[in-house]
Amino acid sequence: MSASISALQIARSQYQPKLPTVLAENGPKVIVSNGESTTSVADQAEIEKLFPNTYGMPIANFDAGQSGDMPAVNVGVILSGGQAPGGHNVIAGIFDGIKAINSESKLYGFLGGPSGLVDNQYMEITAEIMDAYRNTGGFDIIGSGRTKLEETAQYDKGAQNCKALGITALVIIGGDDSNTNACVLAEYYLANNTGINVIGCPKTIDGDLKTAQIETSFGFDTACKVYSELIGNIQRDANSAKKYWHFIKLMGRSASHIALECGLQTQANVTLVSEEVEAKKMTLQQIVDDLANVVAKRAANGDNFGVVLIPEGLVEFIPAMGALIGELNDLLADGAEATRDFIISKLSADSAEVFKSLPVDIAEQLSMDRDPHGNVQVSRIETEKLLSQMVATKLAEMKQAGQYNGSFSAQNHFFGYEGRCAAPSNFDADYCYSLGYTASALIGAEKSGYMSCVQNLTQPANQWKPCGVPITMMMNMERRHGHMKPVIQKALTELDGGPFNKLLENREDWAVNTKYLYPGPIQYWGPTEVADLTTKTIQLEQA
Ligand code: FBP
Repeated sequence: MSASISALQIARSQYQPKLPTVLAENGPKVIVSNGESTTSVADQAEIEKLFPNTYGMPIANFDAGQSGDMPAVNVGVILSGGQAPGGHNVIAGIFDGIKAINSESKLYGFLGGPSGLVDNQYMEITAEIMDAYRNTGGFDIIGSGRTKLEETAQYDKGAQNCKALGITALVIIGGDDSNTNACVLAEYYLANNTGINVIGCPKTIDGDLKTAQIETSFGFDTACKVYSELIGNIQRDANSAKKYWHFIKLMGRSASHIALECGLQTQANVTLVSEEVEAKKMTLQQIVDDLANVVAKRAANGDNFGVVLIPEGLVEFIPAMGALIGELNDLLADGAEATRDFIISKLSADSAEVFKSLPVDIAEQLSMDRDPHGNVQVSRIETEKLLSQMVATKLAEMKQAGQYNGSFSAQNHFFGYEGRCAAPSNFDADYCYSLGYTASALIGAEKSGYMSCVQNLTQPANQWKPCGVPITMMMNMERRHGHMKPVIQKALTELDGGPFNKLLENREDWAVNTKYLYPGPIQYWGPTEVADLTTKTIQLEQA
């Protein structure tokens, strides 16, 4: 065993991920049958027109029994977008699945994300390579990237490169934008009779790739457990020293799923939920006033400490800021160099006022380059700093008015990259392996334009239900880079859903009283109620 491998990695490499019974008993040659036919989630006429070959396909169900012998199949795999714990196990599931279909099958990994497909950067994933990555975090086996596939020249080059390697199926492991890529590619390859099928796989720590069929995206479970451990540690520190307010921004891009899950796992004093801010049309100042009131109430009890959880995308959901960001997105769509004065001259009067009222560093962060999919890079906006500074200003005013008599000292944190490559929890290790194995069964059945899907996830893994879901089912039209484009609809936090209701029931209590929970580190071995725990989100959604 190499000295450069940690003891945890050595022990963890022995873990055999669990599979749903129908796959464990029948293998990847399981019978695949047609379920209900489908429609897109919105904008049906436009989506059907844009995806004539892949629109309306039936759900692919898996039934007990096996198809006969199958020929060897060469498969390409791409990791796309941000890292998420468990990606290596998806690849392991595909690898084991296609080898079980036919031992001569080969798996090629395209390097550095979708650009590897276009630029013909690849490696063959052998058994030896695969074994070194089982149950590990990270995407380093083949790397990842955010290149958007949107030009026919890119699709054609990709097809040429696949043909040269004898690849007849591609698996794209990604979030909403990457699976939008998968959907577009599947349609194009079918329309042009390339003989290359495309399967998607639901990845993202953000938890926003979720539908009635896709219960959660992989990585959300592990990332939330890592952040909750860190938040719990900070809470214990805050409760020991009793002198700091900690403002913690959590990754998750637009949706607040991560912040909400961590809030439920740790019972922090305040958990902001962007979707509520938008629904209540709150201003930045209202959010700050509410926070200052919580600080003042706790100070009145002698508690000059606390923890605030802030979803990464908050600013986009404050209506005036959202309007400003929308205008900036269009203005900066083509990567245009733009000075502060130029930006102000092009904004509407209202947005220009908002822009001018922001601290200069925050205004600059809002004006930074968009990602290749046209998204503002919310991870680079220091919302935690903005809020803690504004709360300090508000408290100073309240002190003058005799409404507050405490001491306020803030620490700012941003948790994101800390959790994206953690060693997958048992849940993610099993879920990812099952997703990969399911993808191999869909490949065996020659499906294209489908997302690998595993359901019934609050039950033990042997009761999970694998299937294939047409990706067009998740599509709608949205404005990107200044134009309407077909994209997978993001699943935001539902304000009438179980997880948010749980927060509502408890938030007054958790704000003023100290009811912290300390979840501690992920447990890979031990009692199942600790080691195989699923997220509160999925438990409450399915309760
Ligand atoms: P995906 O949607 O690609 O899974 O990425 C998730 C994410 O971690 C977001 O939470 C975050 O805003 C973004 O990636 C950060 O991107 P980058 O890694 O490019 O800094």
